[in-house]
Amino acid sequence: METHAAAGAPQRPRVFSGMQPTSVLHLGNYLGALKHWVAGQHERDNVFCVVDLHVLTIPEAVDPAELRARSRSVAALYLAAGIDPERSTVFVQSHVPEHAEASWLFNCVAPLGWLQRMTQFKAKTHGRESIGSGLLTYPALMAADILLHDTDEVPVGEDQMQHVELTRDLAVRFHHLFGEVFVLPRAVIPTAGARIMGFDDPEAKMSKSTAEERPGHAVFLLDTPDAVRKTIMSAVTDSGRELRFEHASAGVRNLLTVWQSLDGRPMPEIEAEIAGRGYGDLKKRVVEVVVDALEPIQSRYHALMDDQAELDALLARGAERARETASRTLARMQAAVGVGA
Ligand code: ATP
Ligand code: LTN
Repeated sequence: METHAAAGAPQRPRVFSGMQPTSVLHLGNYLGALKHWVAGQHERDNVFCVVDLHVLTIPEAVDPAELRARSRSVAALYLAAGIDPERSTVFVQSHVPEHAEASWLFNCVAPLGWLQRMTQFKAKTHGRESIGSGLLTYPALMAADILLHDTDEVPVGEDQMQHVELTRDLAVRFHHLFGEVFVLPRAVIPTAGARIMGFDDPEAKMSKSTAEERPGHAVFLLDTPDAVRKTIMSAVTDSGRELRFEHASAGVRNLLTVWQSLDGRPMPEIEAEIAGRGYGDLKKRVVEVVVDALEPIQSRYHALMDDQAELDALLARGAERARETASRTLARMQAAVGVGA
């Protein structure tokens, strides 16, 4: 089965992506993924998931009541950022039990070595004394997410490329063992904003987990203008004055990338606007651009969160729609391996 279109479905490519409700989303999540989901949703058939089961791979990370609240809040942020629930299916992963069930089948075909090679697994286990096995088998659940929905394209930041490639490899391995079942997906990585770095450490990717431990690391989508100003004005740069992207240090490049990704103009125009000025001016300009971009997202977010019943109804409709495709694919998987009623 080559593509979703070849599977007899509408001609538009099917898109699937997701984010973990580990905390409020940050600018990296927005510029590396969410903004591109919004921009591409009109020409595609979209499924966007809040992957709450993935959060449990680090069980001590989130309090249960908080996890439930964060799942809703991340779904509201998808919508506030511009995901249109009429065009896109938005749902919470655990509301569609086929995902967990299919992930077991992928666990059984995934060679241990493939899972142990994942950079995210190595990074997240580094220095930890006790590791749950869910952290290792995380990509089998991600493969279930993607493959259950006959996905053609997976728009993600650069850090998730390896997981999407593994998903494809698992699909091919499943096909060798049991016959053709899946559409083969590919990662779609943005040309700008694919890797936003921490404002306090431009050598490390901006990450929700790091942000929890280090104020000044990230700007969150729900930050007040004052909080945005504080983080960006204290961003690590260098002691020079180089503002041309190609020649700038990592911290300055990161600030220019944030500006350019939110602004949309080509980098030379951004460079021309800031030419002859210093890093302080660059930071002030980036603060303005970020605050302006966040303001409409925040006001839509608060309106959505004020009507929890409507948000829950929308997520219930999303789960129902997602379940239709997921259960069909799971039935094909079960028939292929010889389980199920
Ligand atoms: P965690 O630290 O909890 O692993 P995270 O901040 O890495 O979280 P995820 O939920 O893992 O966020 O990622 C959601 C999406 O955001 C993915 O598509 C991922 O590639 C993208 N993304 C995450 N961090 C960045 C970043 N710094 N720059 C660009 N894209 C990013
Ligand atoms: N591992 C991803 C989150 C994720 C995902 C997915 C992304 C889980 N399932 C399916 C795209 C498609 C991450 O961003 N850390």
